[in-house]
Amino acid sequence: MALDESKKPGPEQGGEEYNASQIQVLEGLDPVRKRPGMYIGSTGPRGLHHCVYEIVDNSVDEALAGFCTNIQVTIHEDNSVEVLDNGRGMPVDEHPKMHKPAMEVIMTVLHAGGKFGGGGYKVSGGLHGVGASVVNVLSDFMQVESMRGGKIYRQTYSKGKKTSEVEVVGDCGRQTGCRVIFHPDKEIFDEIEFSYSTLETHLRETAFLNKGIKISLTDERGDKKKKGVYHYEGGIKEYVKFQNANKQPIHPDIIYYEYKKKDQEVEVAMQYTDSYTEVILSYANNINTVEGGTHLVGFKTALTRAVNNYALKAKLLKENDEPLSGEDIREGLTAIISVKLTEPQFEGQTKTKLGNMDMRSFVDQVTTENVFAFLEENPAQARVIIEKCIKAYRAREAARKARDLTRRKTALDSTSLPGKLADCSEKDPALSEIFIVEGDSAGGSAKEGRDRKRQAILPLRGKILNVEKASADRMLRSDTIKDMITAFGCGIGSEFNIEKLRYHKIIIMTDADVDGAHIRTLLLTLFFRHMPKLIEEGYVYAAQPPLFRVKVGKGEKVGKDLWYTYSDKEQEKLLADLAAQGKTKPEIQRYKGLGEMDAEQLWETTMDYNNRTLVQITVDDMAAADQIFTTLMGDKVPPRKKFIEENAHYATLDV
Ligand code: 28G
Repeated sequence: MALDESKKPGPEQGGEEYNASQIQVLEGLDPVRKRPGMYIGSTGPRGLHHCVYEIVDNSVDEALAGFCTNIQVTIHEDNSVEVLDNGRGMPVDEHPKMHKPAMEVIMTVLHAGGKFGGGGYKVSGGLHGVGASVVNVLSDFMQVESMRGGKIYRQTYSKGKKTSEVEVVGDCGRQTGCRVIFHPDKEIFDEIEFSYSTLETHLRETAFLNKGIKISLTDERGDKKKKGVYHYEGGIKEYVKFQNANKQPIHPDIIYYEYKKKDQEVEVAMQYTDSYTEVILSYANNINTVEGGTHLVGFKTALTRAVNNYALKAKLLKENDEPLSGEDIREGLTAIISVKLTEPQFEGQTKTKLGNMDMRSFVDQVTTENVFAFLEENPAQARVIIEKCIKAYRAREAARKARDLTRRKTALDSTSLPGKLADCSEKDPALSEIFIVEGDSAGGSAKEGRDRKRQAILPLRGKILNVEKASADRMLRSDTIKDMITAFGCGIGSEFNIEKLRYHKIIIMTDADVDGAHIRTLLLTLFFRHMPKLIEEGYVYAAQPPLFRVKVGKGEKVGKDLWYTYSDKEQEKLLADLAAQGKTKPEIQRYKGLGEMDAEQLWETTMDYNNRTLVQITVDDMAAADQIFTTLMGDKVPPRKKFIEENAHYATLDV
């Protein structure tokens, strides 16, 4: 799913204290087991799946070098993962310096990939680029086979140490390729269960970005048996089609161009839809550059220039009209920009911002030429596109006027915070939190039960506008949304300023039912579309109210004779435990909504810093998130129905 809620703030983010005794000379692969997060990002689900991507990337590199066309990924019954490619196979000859077979060096020496000098691959992917050896160290079992020169060579490992020599185990005729099987180590990972849909999303994306490569995914586990094949001759052109599957395109052709020179490649595909949102996914060497970078800047500048120039030339804009802004030109646009280069520099907080300066002018030049040419060659489609941009411009003007009005109102009004907000007394945003609470009755309990110093409450009354289907000015006329924007203090859209945010925890507190999930989704849609930084910077959370209260006897002390449980599974386990202890029949209350809890219970179970569980909302995958919001909130009913049917079990948590 798109929103990875597994990231809970832990000591890692808080920064552990270092002292001299902890400083040591790090060598070999030991440090990888000591600090796995440094190499694969985390030991949660993200890091676990990252291991698969790391191995698959080696096959993709072989494909980009022109020697591999087929990659098969299999999740086995025991949660081990197998990757098979039909490349040239891993070399097994003796490494000149290490005096060990190349295969053993690749699998057991950190960053071995880069140490071969000279003959390295032209472009190389991989988010951390740490290679197979890191995955090897984090696996309690690993096996590598190389098919080369008619023989099958094999070596096995455990926790990064070889458990056999490189041996010939059979013949393979003219077949060549590489097979890797690994089983993640339970001592390292929080959980070792792979998610089919997480792997599917990533492998599909990889297939879109590397046209012609065929990638398959097979799940052999128990009742989950599944298979998917991802193979797109049209590459990112088909990616745009896929992204727009549930949207309404306003012109038939996908604008597509690519350009290759020696060490730089750019490939772009785009199409306008009638939606209000802009979806631009940018990649450098197959890595999703979430923070953008030079390639994205080059694209945006050129698109604005090309559209304005054409609009003038075609007399769709007049000489003394104001030029269309970039934002107007990108409304409703779905675009994929993929660049490949030899020495990518990744910057930014999450190392997903491309820094190579020459990419800017390269993408700019290629885009200006090609977009202008498309518009000239397709005047009918050009007209539809430019009319859409002009409409966006007018709507934005109207929204600006509406905003000016509200701003003037708040400037005159001394008590400018919304009336429904019960604010906290703390002024430091880092120490303050705001609960967005569904319903007035729960809002009342929350106001009564809260910590007045640090917790603010904003009850939501009435419906939340579905921003997916509303224009910006209509959105700004919604009272609920206005209240929220005013309470947060950080503005919206192009005037958004994260520095002014008044609370560093925005906690959505809704019922644990379908309606609650729906309200949460509406709120997340609003944040995702209009204040994405709130989510990106990790300020948005979902509260986890309990589903059951279980009492034995008086039920006075939590953990002794009173329990709250948060899932059916947890409840079952508790009841089984109590039965095993031979306790008297417990009294069970099922909470249908937050409103059923009194102030004290709400505090104790959901708001108290010491007892509560908050789930941080993070966007793992912008492309998937956009699709989910479009599907859930957009106009087309059948895909929404299908999505909800297929994901009914996720409905309470995953979005
Ligand atoms: C199945 C799962 C993962 C791989 C190859 C093929 C070669 C290779 C791999 O060479 C040395 C370092 C970087 C080029 C290269 C074979 C040249 C000639 C290869 C894989 C040399 C390693 N013949 N296929 N490594 N490289 N597949 N799949 O790991 O510069 S790894």
